Amino acid sequence: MRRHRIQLINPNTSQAMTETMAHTARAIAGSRVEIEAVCPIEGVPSIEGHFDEAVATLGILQHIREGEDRGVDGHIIACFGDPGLLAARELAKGPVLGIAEAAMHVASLVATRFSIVTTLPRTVIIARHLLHRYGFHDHCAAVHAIDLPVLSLEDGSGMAQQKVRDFCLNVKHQDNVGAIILGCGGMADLAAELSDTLEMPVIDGVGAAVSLMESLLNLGVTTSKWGDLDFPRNKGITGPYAACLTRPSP
Ligand code: 5HY
Repeated sequence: MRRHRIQLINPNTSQAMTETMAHTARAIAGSRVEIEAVCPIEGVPSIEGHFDEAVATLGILQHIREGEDRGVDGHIIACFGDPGLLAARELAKGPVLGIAEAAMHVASLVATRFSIVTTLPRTVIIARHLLHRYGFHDHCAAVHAIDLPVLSLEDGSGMAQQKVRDFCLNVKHQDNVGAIILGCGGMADLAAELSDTLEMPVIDGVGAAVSLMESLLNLGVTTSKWGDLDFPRNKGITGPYAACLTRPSP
């Protein structure tokens, strides 16, 4: 049986973070899955707000286009803001998952309430908007920020990782929740260790998305092209986004 090919898109340009996420994804993926990890060459080194998400969207859609042309079976947008998710679903035939939506679904299956631990305070609102958009607002007790920039997770000091551990310990004893979601793709390698030490589900969106993607592919479920997620209408778009659309037939 053919292996499923999943493209893991880190929307920021941090190669180190891409490798961190790819390692976690490959550790979780089944034997029938090939993870193709990519990040844009141009764009934003880390995504820490609305402007960064807008800048990153072009690279995401370019990688979706390239992945579709290579024939990948599904795509994961590995940024906790799920930037460009619906636009990416319009471009893709197969499933497209965002790590925030995936993590929230998984957490809701093992706990009645969860909290989220993310990086900067200014991105807390992005997680809150997603909770409302996905219908998980009533499941989430709190969204906490360790108040360190995203790339502090890749500086090798271990300081950000220790703050994540400290926040998760506080969440366990103060938030009255059954699970914790790690609110940054760069935290992907912490979930297994924290689940063990805290003795409660600590869920990272990369692993959640890989597992959910495998389920969708095994079911043969693809992005619906009936309605608003149909391929974009061809209306002569010009500029850098034009190349993201289906290549005109020769
Ligand atoms: C992420 N930013 O997962 C988001 C989340 C965050 O560059 N990768 C990023 O921490 O705001």
